[in-house]
Amino acid sequence: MSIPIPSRQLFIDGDWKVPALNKRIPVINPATEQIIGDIPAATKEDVDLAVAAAKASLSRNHGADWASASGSVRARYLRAIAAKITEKKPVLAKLESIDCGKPLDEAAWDIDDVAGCFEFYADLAEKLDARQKTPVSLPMDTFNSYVLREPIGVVGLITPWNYPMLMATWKVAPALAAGCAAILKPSELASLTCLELADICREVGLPPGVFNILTGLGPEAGAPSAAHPDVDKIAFTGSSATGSKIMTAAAQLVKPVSLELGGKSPIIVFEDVDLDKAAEWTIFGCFWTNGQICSATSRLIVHESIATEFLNRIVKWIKNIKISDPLEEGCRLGPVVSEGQYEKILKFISNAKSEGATILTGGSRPEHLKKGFFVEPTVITDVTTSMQIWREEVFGPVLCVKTFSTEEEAIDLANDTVYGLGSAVISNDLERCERISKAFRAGIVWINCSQPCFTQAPWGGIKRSGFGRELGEWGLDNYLSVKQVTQYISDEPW
Ligand code: TXE
Repeated sequence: MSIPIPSRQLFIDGDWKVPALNKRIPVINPATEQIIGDIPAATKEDVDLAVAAAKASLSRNHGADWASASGSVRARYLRAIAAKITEKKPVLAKLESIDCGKPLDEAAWDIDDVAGCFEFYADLAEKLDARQKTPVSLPMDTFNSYVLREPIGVVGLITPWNYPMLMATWKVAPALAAGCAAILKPSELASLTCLELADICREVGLPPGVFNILTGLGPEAGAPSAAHPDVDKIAFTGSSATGSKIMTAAAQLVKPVSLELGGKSPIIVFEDVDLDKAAEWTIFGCFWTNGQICSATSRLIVHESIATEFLNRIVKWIKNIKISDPLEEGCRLGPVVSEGQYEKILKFISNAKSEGATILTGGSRPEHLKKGFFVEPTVITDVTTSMQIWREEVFGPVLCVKTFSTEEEAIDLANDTVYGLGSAVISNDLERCERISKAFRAGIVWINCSQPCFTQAPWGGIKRSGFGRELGEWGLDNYLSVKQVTQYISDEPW
């Protein structure tokens, strides 16, 4: 199934623009290793242009005046964007699939979520009109005080490749709903659908400068936004190492940041569970999207009394997962995103072996696939807490396993990480689940499941998984600043 790859430029001030240095980056289909197109590579000069355009779109002297438009005006644009996304879903899903290796039907679900997210924030933009001026109750009647919620301004949005269009939307939709002007820097490994989002914004007539897209390499196209004095906030999803660099650059200008970073999330399975159901969630929690999910529950902590039987079922299940070109009917696992990620994952597995762990299943490229960055779903046992595989984020289809005997031991193992994004517990004892929910040091807890994610519910982590919350009303608040206005209303002199 071939699909034409649109040749796009940078999107700045409502129009396509050739990058200042006229550089382009090849796009590689991870299933075939073939170059299927290219994307423009922005550098500092382009960032400066985009920032100036974004700033102008917010200025009160500028015709567009996005920041002071009412929420309901902005909502109309967001709904128009959502409708176009739905109309173009078949093409967008295919582009996503060949760009990042996601099975086609999963890519289509992502596109549904993208449209849903724009609609959700359209609703919140309308509600924002009512929240715009909120009275504050004061202990004296000589003063009147109220709160204005205002857009933060120009925001730099830097996003990863695992959910290319969806991760961008988690930031773009609330930023636009709040009245900010956005500069999106998607991952150089998967930018195709984000470039189509720019085309959609052009088609619906979004005022120029409100949404700009600068594809390119992180240090060249992303870092200048973080260091730019006219970018008022940076929202980032990606690795903890890059998040730390962005925070350092932003700190020089005391610029707010929100960071959604890596994870090494635990899933605790107690002895009282239905083994098949628990195995299904464990597999889904770790291998969905090839484990390339920041919240993947990649550390299985299973009660010692059921460990052998539970792992037998997991291995049996894994053997039935269809691994193939993501466009193939019935594909459940495609390739990982790039050669770099492929090498990195195999290195994690070989390090685990040399540290003394056992590869229970998987561990290499599937035999039937000679080309493409495919990795078998892998389960690793005989793991100790000092091993790299237990401590570091793999971001691939690799589950590592430890057993426990008491609830306290399970909690200690779960919290034995520098990260704190997701966490899951599977047990029929709901009181125990609630107790453990409180004990988990993480931003998200799943009980008797792993990974479900809803546009309405807050998403984000603690510790080295970052801070700030996306989605829901918390996602909108990320792009609003709160202004106190207090008026002296008495006739008496003060
Ligand atoms: O991430 P980066 P990479 C983790 C995962 C993965 C590892 C490396 O463990 O194996 O990170 O992936 C931009 N200034 N996650 O290299 O570098 C970059 O261009 C500004 C977890 O892709 O963090 C891209 O747009 N921007 C994660 C974005 O940052 C910079 C999702 C993310 O890239 C930059 C992805 C710089 N100096 C990877 N350097 C999650 N939390 O979901 C890079 N970028």
